[in-house]
Amino acid sequence: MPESSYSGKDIQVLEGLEAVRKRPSMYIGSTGPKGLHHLVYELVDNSVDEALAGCCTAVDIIIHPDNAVSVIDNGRGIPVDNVPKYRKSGVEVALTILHAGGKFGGSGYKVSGGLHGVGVSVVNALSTRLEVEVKRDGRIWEMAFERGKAQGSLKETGKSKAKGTSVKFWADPEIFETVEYSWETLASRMRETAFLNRNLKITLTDERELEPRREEFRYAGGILDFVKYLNEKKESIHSKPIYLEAEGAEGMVEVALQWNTGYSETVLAFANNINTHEGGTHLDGFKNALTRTLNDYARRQGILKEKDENLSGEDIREGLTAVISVKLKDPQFEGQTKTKLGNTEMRSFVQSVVTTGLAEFLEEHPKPARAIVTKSTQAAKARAAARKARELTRRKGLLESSTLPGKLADCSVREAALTEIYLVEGDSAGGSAKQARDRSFQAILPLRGKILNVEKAGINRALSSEEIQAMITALGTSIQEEFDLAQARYHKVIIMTDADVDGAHIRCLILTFFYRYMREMIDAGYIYIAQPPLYKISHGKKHDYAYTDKQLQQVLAELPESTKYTLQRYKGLGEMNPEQLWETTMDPERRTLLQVGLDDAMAAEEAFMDLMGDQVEPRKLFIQRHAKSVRFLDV
Ligand code: 0RA
Repeated sequence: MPESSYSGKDIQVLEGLEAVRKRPSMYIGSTGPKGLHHLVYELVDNSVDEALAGCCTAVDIIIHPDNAVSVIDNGRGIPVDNVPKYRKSGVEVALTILHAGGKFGGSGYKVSGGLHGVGVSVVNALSTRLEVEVKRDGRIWEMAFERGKAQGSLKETGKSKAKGTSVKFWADPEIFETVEYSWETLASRMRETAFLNRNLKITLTDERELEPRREEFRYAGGILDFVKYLNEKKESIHSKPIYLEAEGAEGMVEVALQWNTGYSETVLAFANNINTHEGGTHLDGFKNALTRTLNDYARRQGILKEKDENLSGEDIREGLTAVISVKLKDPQFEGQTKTKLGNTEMRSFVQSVVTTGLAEFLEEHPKPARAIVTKSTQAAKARAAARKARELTRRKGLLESSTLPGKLADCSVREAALTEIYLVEGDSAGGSAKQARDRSFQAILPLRGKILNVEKAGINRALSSEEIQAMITALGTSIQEEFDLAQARYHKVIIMTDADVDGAHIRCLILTFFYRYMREMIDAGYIYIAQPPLYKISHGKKHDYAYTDKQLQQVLAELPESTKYTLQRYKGLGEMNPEQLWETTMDPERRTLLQVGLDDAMAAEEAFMDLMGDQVEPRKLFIQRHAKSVRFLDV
């Protein structure tokens, strides 16, 4: 296009996308791995919108060897006609104008109308190149962009009876810290999306491997299958999950729930497919209905006597796995991370649907009904006993930081925001860490061997474990209902374990503890994983460290030819002397820490269950796959 024919609108468009390139985090949260994966979700969400409109049955995602990603759907295809206001094709408008979604009108439930609805133009702005192909009305149309700028206009390139949209993009390495996708992160997100959209077929293919890896996600049972999956490695107390669904003027609600014999509560709530981590009205309505209906039932059956207190919500939800999914026209997202549903009409809607449905289930299924209520009354008794035990231990000062554990080497600074604590595997590495640290702001707590698996033990046993008591008192926050973030004695808690299978296992045990007893510490961003090096490369008087195999190759490639070097592979922290430990893993100027996030609750749940469940096989497989990586944590 000659420059003279540039219109004011073209300039506006470029300024819009330029703004995205200048401040990417404002649009996708971050430019780290999370932001990178967000690009894929943005495209998939658009395809899922087509599925929600009843116009799309399959989405394929391909990770190419050069880290390009394709997202291909069989929806209606992005409109190709001219959009009069812009004098451009619909395709070009969708890919170059921020929030173009609304420009096409349309109604119905939309994933991309919510939190993630930044639009595909943001993906375009943040890609070195993007190619789009649309099949509709018997024809094929194509166009390409570079860093958001159209390379020519939309062209008809062939005929096809098929329909759908295919987008291939190359994330811009100038924008992103890494353009390397994680199979685990994408797979667990795609699995979740497939659970939430019954019968939608999503395939993920990784062509970076010599033997391409491929997985298909399609669930005829939707969230019912989701609950079965979450409970797969647990022993359930009634064989089939309870499933309820209803549609009204407020929107749609689906609920699936099943109790297991465990102690933890896993309740996931979604609105328009978006994981509402902070809960909201739909979750409140669900919890209210659950507590009331089960108490009513227990009283009517005489399981709860007149003199007995009501069962609490926590008692009833012990061992509960549930998924709540609502779809609504105009979702309002609130809260710090905009993951709290605010629409008030959803509270009463979900509450009434769950009350009616659950009461009916209990009446019609007396056996599971009794098992569920019995489980809740036992939970209530155990909770009362635990409270007593806790009061006792508290009186003895065991949960208070007033008596800090003997093994703790504390720091001298008292300002929690400035201090950090290393949880170190083993006494010998703990000793090195104590010598290596800067004692003004770094505290060390050595943990001996395998700490107790809190997923398998009730709270009483957990609290009588010495290692767990030491962690609780050192951190100062107490746990669960009594947890208080403001009491945290350190704002960085750094897990430091060996880079081997045992280390991975111990790391998971510690994370399970935080996940179940101090989740707010993870939410607050206080939990980190240390990254000790895997190799030391010594050459002449100098040395380098490599933290991954890839890095090792890079370091070796950069050595001048004929340089002699020796390679040391670290099997454990204990093989490093204090000075090495400091310069590689503990010095804030030189170390890398991975911050542990729980955004992808699903991925964490899955990892924890594979590792912590009763079955040995998934655990073995998991450890083999993850021994060297913590990608599943979605950091
Ligand atoms: C605007 C309007 C319509 C569909 C789409 C956009 C659309 C966008 C994407 C992005 C990826 N896949 C997509 N599929 C569809 C509705 C078109 C109509 O009414 O025919």
